[in-house]
Amino acid sequence: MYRLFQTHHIRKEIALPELWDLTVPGNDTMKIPVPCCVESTPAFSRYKGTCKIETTKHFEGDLRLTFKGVGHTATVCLDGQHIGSHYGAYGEFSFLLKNQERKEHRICVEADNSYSEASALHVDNDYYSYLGITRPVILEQLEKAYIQWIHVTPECKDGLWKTNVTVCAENITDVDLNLTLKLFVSSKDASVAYGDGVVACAELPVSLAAGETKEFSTSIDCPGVEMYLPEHPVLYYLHAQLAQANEEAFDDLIDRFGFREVKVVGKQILFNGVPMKIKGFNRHEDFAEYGSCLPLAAMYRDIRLIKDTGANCVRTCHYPNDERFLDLCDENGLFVWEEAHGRGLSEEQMLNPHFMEQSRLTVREMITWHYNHPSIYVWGLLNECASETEYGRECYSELISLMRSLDSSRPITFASCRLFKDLCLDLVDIVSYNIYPQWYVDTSVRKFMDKCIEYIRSHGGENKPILISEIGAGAIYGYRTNLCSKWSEDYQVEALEDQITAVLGHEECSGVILWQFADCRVDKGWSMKRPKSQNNKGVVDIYRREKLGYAKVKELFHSL
Ligand code: ADA
Repeated sequence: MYRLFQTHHIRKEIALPELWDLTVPGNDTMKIPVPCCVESTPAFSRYKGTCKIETTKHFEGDLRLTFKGVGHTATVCLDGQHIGSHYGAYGEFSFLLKNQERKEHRICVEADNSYSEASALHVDNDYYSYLGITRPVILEQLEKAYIQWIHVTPECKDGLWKTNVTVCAENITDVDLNLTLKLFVSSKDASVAYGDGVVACAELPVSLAAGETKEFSTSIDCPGVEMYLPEHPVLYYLHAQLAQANEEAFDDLIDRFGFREVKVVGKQILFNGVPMKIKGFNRHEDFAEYGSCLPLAAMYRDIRLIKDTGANCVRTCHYPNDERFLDLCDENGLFVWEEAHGRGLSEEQMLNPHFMEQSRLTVREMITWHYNHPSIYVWGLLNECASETEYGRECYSELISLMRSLDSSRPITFASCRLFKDLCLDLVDIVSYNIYPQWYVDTSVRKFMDKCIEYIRSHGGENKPILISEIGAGAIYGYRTNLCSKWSEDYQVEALEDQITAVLGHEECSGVILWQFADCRVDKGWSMKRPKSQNNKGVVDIYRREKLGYAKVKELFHSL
């Protein structure tokens, strides 16, 4: 399963093999599960380079082959013919396979996680770029046209909810099609054919020229629905069906959403009208030997551990996450700051000729495919990139404009570390700073915050909400000492106590997102600054074993 609910009742999915053939140059071919990081194979735990992952499957006709994530560059062949490539480990991509003859076909993915000028976003970094087909692969049988995506924007006016719905459909034939688009808002993902849970519906005629992809919009009043609230996360389903006039529907897509609005009013972030006080964690998609390909049960355990501390938010540092994790956040009422891929790139790295095209791609993929998650309250981008330079500002400005054109319903932010020289604070709706008093700088947290806020209020963030999007301290799991020296669990407890108390106690601050939930693997270039080649600022270690800091966060998040 690639989502935590049924996404089709009409469109047929063709099950692909669980085990594919992995060939790493110079090694024998072996069977590997898909999805899985190649690094989960002991012999390849440190491998950087290319590999081939392939399988065979009988099919015919018109199909769509979708990859939810391949790390970090994919080149795909079908029966030896190149059908396309994709850059970026964290975005989904698809290929139309048309007029396939009835036979066994061979799908071959060449994946590459090496670093070169061709890769502007995956670089040697304070997290790890894993290799392989690390998220699910889906093969679907298509008819003459199909629904690519549905975007649902709930809106409340005078206590009445409605949904503004946009559906993107593609005609894969070489003739014009006049169709009917049927929309149902339902409280269940069960088939609307049983009339089960339908609360509202609409129907509109759509015409698609040969080979055309087009968007169709309408709005549907939804009387009597329940709001989505963190403590009561009620979810609804939008069923979209394509039918020929007076015939049964031949294609469908079901997505999930919640009746909620996020608005920035002055210095407050309002979630269904209630001011948000963020208490959260930064979380990398990384779990010991599973790497970025966490089993669903591990994602579930992370969410339960995060909620157990009293946290209400998770930031998907520094890239779009697996949709099943976002589905779990929706189900658990956990606010999500999801961000497009990018971390700590200098102006020189942002001048890479591929940087803007790759950044536009990760922004488009994130918003197009994750639009409906009610838990996502803010879109982020380019963590700690060169926002203190004119060129950096041009990049932030263009990408933020693109984000607003893709989604006008959510606020936008980015986490800055250019504290007293940031030139981009006027571009965002929420100002977010990464600060490390008590770790990188031994100074009072409150004084440090006051200095940052003074700069923010006079450089473009006058009347905006402020989040501390990173703050924390390192601790090696199991290292305890009455010296309370840095890297000990004891020191992390002291630092977190100062940091959380000061941030949540600051009247100008809308909340804190701790760095970080769990330790994660880092690249070779960071190993001298990262004991065990891990970023050790988690409150749990890479196996989710609790450090003393976990209990301290739990005590403070529940009491403040
Ligand atoms: C930065 C960065 C994080 C991590 C952190 C740290 O704020 O955004 O990815 O590197 O510093 O651990 O120093």
